[in-house]
Amino acid sequence: MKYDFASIEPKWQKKWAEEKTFHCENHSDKPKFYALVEFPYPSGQGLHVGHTRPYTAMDVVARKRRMDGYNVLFPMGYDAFGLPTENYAIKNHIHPAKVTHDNIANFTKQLHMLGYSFDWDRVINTTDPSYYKWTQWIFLQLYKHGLAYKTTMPVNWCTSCKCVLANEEVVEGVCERCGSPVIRKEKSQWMLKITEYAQRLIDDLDDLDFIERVKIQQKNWIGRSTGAEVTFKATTGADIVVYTTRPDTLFGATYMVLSPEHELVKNWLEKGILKNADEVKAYQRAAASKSDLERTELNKEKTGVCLDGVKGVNPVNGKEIPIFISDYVLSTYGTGAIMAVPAHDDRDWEFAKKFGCEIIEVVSGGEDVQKAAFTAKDETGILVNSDFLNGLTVKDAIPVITKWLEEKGIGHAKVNFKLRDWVFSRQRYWGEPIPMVYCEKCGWQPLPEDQLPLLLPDVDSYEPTDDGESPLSKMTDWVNTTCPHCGGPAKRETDTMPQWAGSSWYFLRYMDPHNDKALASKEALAYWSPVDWYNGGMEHTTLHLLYSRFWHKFLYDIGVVPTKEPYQKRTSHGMILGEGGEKMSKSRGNVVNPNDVVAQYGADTMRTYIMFIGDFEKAASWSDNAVKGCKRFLDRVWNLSEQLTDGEGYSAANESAIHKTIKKVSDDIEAMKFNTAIAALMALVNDFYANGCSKGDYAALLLMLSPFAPHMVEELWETLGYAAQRGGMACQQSWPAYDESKTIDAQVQMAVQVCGKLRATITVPMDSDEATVVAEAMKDPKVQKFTEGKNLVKTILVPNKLVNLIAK
Ligand code: ANZ
Ligand code: ZN
Repeated sequence: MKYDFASIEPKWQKKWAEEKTFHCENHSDKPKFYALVEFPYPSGQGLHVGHTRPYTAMDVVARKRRMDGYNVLFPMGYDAFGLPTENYAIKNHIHPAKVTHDNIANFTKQLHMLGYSFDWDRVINTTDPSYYKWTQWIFLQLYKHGLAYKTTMPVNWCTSCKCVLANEEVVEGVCERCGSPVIRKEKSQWMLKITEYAQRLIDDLDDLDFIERVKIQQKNWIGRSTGAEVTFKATTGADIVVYTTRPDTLFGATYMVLSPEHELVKNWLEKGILKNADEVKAYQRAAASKSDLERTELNKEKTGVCLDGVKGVNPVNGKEIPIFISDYVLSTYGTGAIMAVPAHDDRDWEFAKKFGCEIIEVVSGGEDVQKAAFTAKDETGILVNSDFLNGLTVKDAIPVITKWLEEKGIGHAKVNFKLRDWVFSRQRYWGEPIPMVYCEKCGWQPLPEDQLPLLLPDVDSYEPTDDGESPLSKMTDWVNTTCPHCGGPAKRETDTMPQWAGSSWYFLRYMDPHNDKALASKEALAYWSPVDWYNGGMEHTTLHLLYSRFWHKFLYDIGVVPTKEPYQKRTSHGMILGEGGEKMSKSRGNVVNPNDVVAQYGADTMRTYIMFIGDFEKAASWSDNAVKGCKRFLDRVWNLSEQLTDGEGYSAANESAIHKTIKKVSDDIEAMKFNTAIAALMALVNDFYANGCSKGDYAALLLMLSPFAPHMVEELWETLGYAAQRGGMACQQSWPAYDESKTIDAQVQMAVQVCGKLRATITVPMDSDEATVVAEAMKDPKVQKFTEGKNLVKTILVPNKLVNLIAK
């Protein structure tokens, strides 16, 4: 019998689809398990090998959990709104809806080709009006609860996409998607108040089983910091409120810095207070075009302008100090103004060195502050040059000065977050229309819910306009409408939602994908929530993963969902690199197409290889040779079927190895150590070739291999008669059980000699190697007595019998 994967694989895929083998119901006597992978963006390139790693991994987990007796929800869908499709549509003059439809068809074919056990009855598509109706509905709820608002603010603007970007979409000053420079632009935008949830988004991580680096990245991104707001007076009489995490260093504040956009600067310019107004204005203009990242880059040369005509007064000692504007102070953080303490803050120190500001040490660190600022982070540093704080540690000084400020009415403790509200408008066509209407008389009005979905109209051209208006703004028929409040003439919002909207709640829709009364029924939500295990890319940690936690918390607050958090467990995979360890890219010509691999070696080899490629959480390089190695492994499994011996049970020679392997593969799959699970299966196959293999032995192997190479296993399972005998496909069997006692190696007693004289006996696992035996022997007090103060120069091992330690 030949291993003819090309005919076997489509055969089983067809059977699974026709019999709906992996369909699950929203009720069961079994415990539920919801396994989730990030749904793909259906791009024109089709499924990438990068997708196959997380998808195969969770497919293995889902298949095993079914065999463990769970009712498993493992769904798939398409996150299809967004720029790549729109840009493709513009270039090729094909409607984005058509592009999306064709790409989805291609992705679906590929996902079937790989044998994934998705419940195909639950497929969703974020661009389907029956789906985005609920995305719009959630937006309306956010609006009604004061969490969506429109405001004019400087936003990140991609010069090439001609579109606003969220902070999360700007990577190192350029557009995450196209790599073009990002500038600041004043625009009116819909915003979502994710900041209202900042504290809860941090606190609730504690109860979740997320890998540590995800928790850390989210916490850093939310960026909670504790400190104080302190009011300085300006010599004009105005109040300047600063935010500092180090109120203990107030006596060392020798100048102040305002962000170039600060209201007071505008105010002083208007009043003609500043003698160097031209210089100030020129600096403001230069700063406006830079992104926050460029402005705060640490090793960037500090720039700024000293305001001529006004000074600040340090409230602790009444000293008049200069006020600068500089772009290293951001208008969007804290109060947009700082007290500068050059002795203890690196940025302030660099600035002070350049502009000749006074540097006063206030925390003794034993270093020369004239040479370098030392950030006195150490809580045990001692305050100096600070009047009533002198002699206190930093830790003790902070509450003392905070209380002093509170008593004087010039300051108070303050918590700040780096997290900013989420810019929720895009001036593009291919997105969910924002269901809002503007009336000159009534202002912004939400569309009544019974008018949802607000359909995205057909347009002739999708090009964004140069002034940054959405293509929808040219569709006057669509734009002009009536005010839902007064019935007078009104205009629709023409911005659309960002790509992250649809994915912020998609995992809920899978629970009840065809519901037209609610985003999902209460019963379905109660049954499946939360997602038990969600695997996805690290690149989504501060985007999708954070956004969807925010939406979910909001839906929980308004009583729509039953749990505070959407996902109980989050894991993440490493990237697949090209052969040679470089990123796969068209320009390098090292892109691997899963279609080619499947055509040449079969989906089971592709699946086994992508699980065997290396530690799941680490990046791994593609290797054609290793693919061939995995194919050979499957061939060996296949060929073994022709030399099975009778016997339904495990044969004595293999029994221990089988129990050990079941334990190892079971534990490894749960720990996502797929590579070592496969290595254990390979070792077992070697044992079977060496010892002979009974029908019972082989069945255990097939069941363990079935999550990895499901097509081949089903074919063997059927043709060898197991299906008839045991009732049903391999994927419907129970996961093999192991007997713990049979996984433990037999123990032997060994004699320990020191220089040829018997000194002790020890118990070690059978067949222990020399290092293990010597280590065990050296733990024995009697052996220690005779080897003390000597060097072990030689050891002689008689396996399972004796070890002789030669010590001199
Ligand atoms: C005085 C001081 C002394 C500071 C010292 C630090 C060290 P995190 O921890 O990130 O919250 N800061 C405040 N607002 C700022 C803004 N809008 N743009 C740039 N920097 C700003 O940082 C808070 C610290 O960053 C604040 O504490 C302030 O400098 C600065 F030894 O005040 B500190
Ligand atoms: Zn009105």
